[in-house]
Amino acid sequence: MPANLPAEAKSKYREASLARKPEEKIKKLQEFMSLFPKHKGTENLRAQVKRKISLLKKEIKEKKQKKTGASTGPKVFVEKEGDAQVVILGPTNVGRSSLLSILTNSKVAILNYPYTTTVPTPGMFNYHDLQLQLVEAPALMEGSSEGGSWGLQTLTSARNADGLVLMVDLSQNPIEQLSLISRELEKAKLLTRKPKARIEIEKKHMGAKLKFIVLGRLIDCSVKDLTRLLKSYGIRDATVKIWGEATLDDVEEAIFEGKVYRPAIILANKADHPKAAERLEQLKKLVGDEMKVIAVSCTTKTGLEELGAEMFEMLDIMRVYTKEPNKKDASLRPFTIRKGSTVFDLAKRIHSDFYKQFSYAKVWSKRLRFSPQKVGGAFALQDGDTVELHIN
Ligand SMILES: Nc1nc2c(ncn2[C@@H]2O[C@H](COP(=O)(O)OP(=O)(O)OP(=O)(O)O)[C@@H](O)[C@H]2O)c(=O)[nH]1
Ligand SMILES: [Mg+2]
Repeated sequence: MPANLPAEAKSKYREASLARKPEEKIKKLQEFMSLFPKHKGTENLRAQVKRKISLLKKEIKEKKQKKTGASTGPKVFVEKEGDAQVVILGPTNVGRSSLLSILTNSKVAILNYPYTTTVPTPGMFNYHDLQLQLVEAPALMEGSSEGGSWGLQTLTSARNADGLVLMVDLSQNPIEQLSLISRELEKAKLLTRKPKARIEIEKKHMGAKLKFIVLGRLIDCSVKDLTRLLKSYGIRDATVKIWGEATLDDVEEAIFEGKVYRPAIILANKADHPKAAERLEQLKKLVGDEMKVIAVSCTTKTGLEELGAEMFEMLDIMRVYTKEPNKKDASLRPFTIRKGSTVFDLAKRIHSDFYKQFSYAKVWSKRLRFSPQKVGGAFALQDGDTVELHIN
């Protein structure tokens, strides 16, 4: 991308996004695909449209089954539970189920033959006061991003997660496995590297017109160019929010609801294999400082102690405990909020009234010279802080 689409294709896409019935949407999307050439520049878009079509087909099938009372079959992804959801992603047999069964209460089948796990399977992993929901996604393979076999379940699960564990196997060639994972993630528009720009396009009711909120910077384009681009796709009423540095191409990608960023770590399993050390070194060299690589063995149970801390670090979240004004002790279960959040963010998270009627807060923290300290809403919180909110 950008695909440099012909006007005809753009208007077909507009028709597809306006279509209400899934059957009609599928037809329009198929027509849309036939209206742009097949080449490298459109490869990702093609994969993405195919994924959309698979999802729509599944939707139709589920509706039909509901009508006839038949079982709706396995879910595409696991509903979130706990504080954050981490999906374990990797090719078959790398030991995803083994990891899930060690870290959680989940009873999964572990077998020495491929493709044992065929539905996204969850388990709860307790890390300090946090509950991390781990989900084993069915094995990733060549073509998963186009929705084949259970590719749809696998990549939709990854898309829906808060973070990813990319699992490879040191008894095989971990570099080949990682490049398979990267290729499929890229085609499914899942980024594991923080993008420079984040763009949200929220479609609004007719007559609302286009509104732009640029919190970052536009590169080589103006709001006028953006307006022209959006209108060429038939988007006339929407709020467009831009963080970071965005180009016109980035905005065009966002029109296709494309890219999402999910933080990830690499887990190299089967460190007990005789060739593991050598292969691990090669893998680490290739990855460099782009991502954390952790070596473990689910068989000998080595290297697993650090996993909780590494996942927590990856998720970029912090634990904040709350206390009621007249009580002695803080809550046992913390709130999990994004790193860098303020007292206001916490207040909003608890209840909008806390935010609207906020007066001040008291914060207990190891990093403060005196605790508690009376602070305002803009006070930046840190992991482990205890907060007492006071309202007017
Ligand atoms: N040597 C060694 N074998 C392991 C390790 N972890 C898992 N295995 C073996 O690898 C095989 C596959 O393990 P699973 O946990 O079922 O792998 P999976 O990734 O869930 O595989 P599928 O769901 O079938 O795609 C089993 O025979 C495990 O006993 C390890 O650390 N070392
Ligand atoms: Mg499995």
